[in-house]
Amino acid sequence: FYAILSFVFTGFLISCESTAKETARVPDTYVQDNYTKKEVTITMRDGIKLHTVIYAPKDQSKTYPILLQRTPYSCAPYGEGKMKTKIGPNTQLMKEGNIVVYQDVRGRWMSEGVYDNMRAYIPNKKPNQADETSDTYDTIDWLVKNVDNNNGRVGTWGISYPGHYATVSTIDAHPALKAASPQASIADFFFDDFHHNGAFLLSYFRAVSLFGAYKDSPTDTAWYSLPSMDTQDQYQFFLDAGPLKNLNKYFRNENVDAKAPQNNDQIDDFFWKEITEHPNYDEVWKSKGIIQHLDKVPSTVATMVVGGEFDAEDLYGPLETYKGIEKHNPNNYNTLVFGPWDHGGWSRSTVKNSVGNYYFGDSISLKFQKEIESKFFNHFLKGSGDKNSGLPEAYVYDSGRKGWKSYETWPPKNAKKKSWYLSDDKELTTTKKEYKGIKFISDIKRPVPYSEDIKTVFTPRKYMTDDQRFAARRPDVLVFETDVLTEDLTLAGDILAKLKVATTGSAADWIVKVIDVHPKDAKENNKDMQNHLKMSNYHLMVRSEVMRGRFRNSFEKPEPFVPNQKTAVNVRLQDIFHTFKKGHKLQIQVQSTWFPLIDLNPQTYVDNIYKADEKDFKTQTHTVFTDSSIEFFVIE
Ligand code: PG9
Repeated sequence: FYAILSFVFTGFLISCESTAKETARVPDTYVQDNYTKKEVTITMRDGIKLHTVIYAPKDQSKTYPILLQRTPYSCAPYGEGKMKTKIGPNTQLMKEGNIVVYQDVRGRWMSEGVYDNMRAYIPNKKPNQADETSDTYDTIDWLVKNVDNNNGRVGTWGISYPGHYATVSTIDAHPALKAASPQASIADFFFDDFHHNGAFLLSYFRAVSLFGAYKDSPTDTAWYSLPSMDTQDQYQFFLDAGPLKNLNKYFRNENVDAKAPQNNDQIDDFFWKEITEHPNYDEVWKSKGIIQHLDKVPSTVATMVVGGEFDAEDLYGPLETYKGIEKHNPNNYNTLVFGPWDHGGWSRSTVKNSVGNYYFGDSISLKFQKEIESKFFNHFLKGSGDKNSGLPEAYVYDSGRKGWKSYETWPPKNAKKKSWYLSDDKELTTTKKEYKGIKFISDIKRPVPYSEDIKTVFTPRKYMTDDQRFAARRPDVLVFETDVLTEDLTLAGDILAKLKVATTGSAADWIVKVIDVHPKDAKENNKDMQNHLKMSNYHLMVRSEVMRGRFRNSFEKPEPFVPNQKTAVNVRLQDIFHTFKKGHKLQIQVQSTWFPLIDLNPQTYVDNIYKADEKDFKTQTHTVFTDSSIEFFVIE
């Protein structure tokens, strides 16, 4: 079947120097009836040709803006080829009447060149020097000059990597770029996706092979080049695998140039080498980060950053991208949408919107697509393009009350900082209690699972709303909770856990989880629309984060703990907007393992955990002192 399909697909492909031929076949009934599809190659300033697919409305009686998405996931339309990519046409944006363009980024699928995972921005480029900003500039320049019936205005959008490329499009932007919507956008690989505060997302291990050997047709992918863990118990698989260096065998580490992959076959091996040889926040990771360049977003580009409150992959990215543009360009039109979604959930057409077991409401995504995303692009690409878009600065969903709120700033001006203390008898109190040290054994042979329901997919996307009562019952998870709330408590903004800890070892991770404990007679529905089942006493995880203790003072210069010495470790958790309703409880959990979401910390200090030996891994006794506190922003 695939042989026939790839023959048919190849028959359609026309890669030629900026000329194009219409092909009838497009993947979606609506799109097929109303759009034509063209395949072109566009030549970049350094001569590299990028494969580009153009969907243009058949009705050529009027002009349309161009919506551009640049992607590493193949711009082959949905359903053609093995790629289950959803990069196929975004029907809602097409129903609005736009010219929609997809492009394989440099080094991916049908484009020439060598891929570079989160290619670093090159400031002050020489005339024929290229990076992703210049590739975007050259692409937009070609499109506005060569695509029939375009109105000279361009927008960019995308989710995850495509979201990152949408952010990139705003830097040194082409004058025709008027609107960009980075969504679940990767901003910095040391805090997004593969690492959280320096801890390696072991559950992401499969994803390291995401951009495997280059294939010359978008029907193949190296996602499956690693042994399928989907048939194994992921917790046991990684526990049995032992130290991270035992995973090297899945990659070819020989003759992989440490500077850059020499060809697309080396991408996986090179990226694993970057991960394992650069355990600290050094130039390799810093150079890939995009936040540092957000001072180069011209005011001619309107931005709408979109993030999911339960996005397990890119939570840091959209929040820091919105805040970075706001900080450097206060006069830009820059807005935030932050809703009850997992990774990219807002782009789906499912009516019942849930994350994992937790149901939030009907048509939340569909309304976003029609009333927010389309309104944003219509205003800036077809309308007046002034700042009166009719959309709010911050459109944020209260995941506790299950409803949207509009704010003029994010975080809201009326959110005030308030501290709670972690006291000895499991209490979370606003008044300091008797000073004590609470001890627990951190057993590296029985680490705390990150979920009761560990799926064995390449990365867990649904765990962020999982029920945490299983963890609350473990001796190596410390629990602190308020009394049953007598009135609603709304938290809005980021969270800072200021832990005071000690360990018998010289290294430790610290995980903090914020949990909404539901009453026994909870009225909420679960994803199967049952309320009395499963939701009684549901411990809804609202936010969670890990801090690899060695980075407590610096991500660049890690430090060991002095055994048994009381030490301050601050854990910053990303923004929330959640009302803990009357009758619920606010609970904090503190633990030191979170497996296999993140890799095991040896709990004895080694320079590079990716090279640690079995003998380095030791069970230790940790202590949390009750002058530890947690700071929230509360809306009074
Ligand atoms: N940021 C997501 C991702 C990155 C790396 C590996 C796998 C996924 C994404 O692009 O979906």
